[in-house]
Amino acid sequence: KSLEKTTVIFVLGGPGAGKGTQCANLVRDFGFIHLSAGDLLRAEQERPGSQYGELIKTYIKEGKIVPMEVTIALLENEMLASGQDRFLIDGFPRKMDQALKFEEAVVPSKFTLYFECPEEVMLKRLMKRGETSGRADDNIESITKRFRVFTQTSFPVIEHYGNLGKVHKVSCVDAPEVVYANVKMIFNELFH
Ligand code: UP5
Ligand code: MG
Repeated sequence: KSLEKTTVIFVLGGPGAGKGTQCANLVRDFGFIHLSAGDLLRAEQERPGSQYGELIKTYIKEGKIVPMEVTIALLENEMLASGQDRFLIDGFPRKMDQALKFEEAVVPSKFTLYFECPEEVMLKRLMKRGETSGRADDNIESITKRFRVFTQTSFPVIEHYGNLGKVHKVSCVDAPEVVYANVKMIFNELFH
């Protein structure tokens, strides 16, 4: 099975912008498969016998980007195993070399959906979620590191696709349903 006719949309934005929340809406209304790179890494970390468990744990706590060989393999496996052909790739690529490698080795992206959100809004959301999420990186130390990595390393990926005219930007500041109304407009136009 190959991924030749596959549609891939990168869903990017800062930590806590609302990528996962909005992807769930798109799955419901447009029949995409949602693959969160972070969720796949957390699952791999928990998998008994994984040779990457310790490495992933350390990287996530430090807000650092896991080596792309690991993440790309997880994504590609899920894509092939699903037998589907429309994917939202959430939280990946986070680094320029990952973007180039994925598009060369797996499949080119159709466009990037970028959720724009100020840090103070994301901080509030993540601290609140941290009260119950159990996520090892929902604490002020890890969040500060995640913000720095996003600005320095991940945002250039969005700029790159912006320069190619391949970014749809949506503000993520308002309530989830307001944000989604704007997302839905973009997708209705493209996928009716
Ligand atoms: N919420 C959402 N939308 C809201 C709204 N409009 N108004 C008010 N509240 C809103 O939302 C976050 C919280 O905000 C939730 O409580 C939600 O209810 C609320 P969510 O939808 O979860 O936001 P999301 O953008 O998905 O936030 P997440 O924390 O998942 O983003 P990150 O990008 O930080 O996390 P991810 O899981 O992608 O990555 C975690 C780590 O994994 C990385 O730091 C890195 O170490 C590693 N990683 C890699 O190394 N490589 C990868 O390719 C991917 C991850
Ligand atoms: Mg998420």
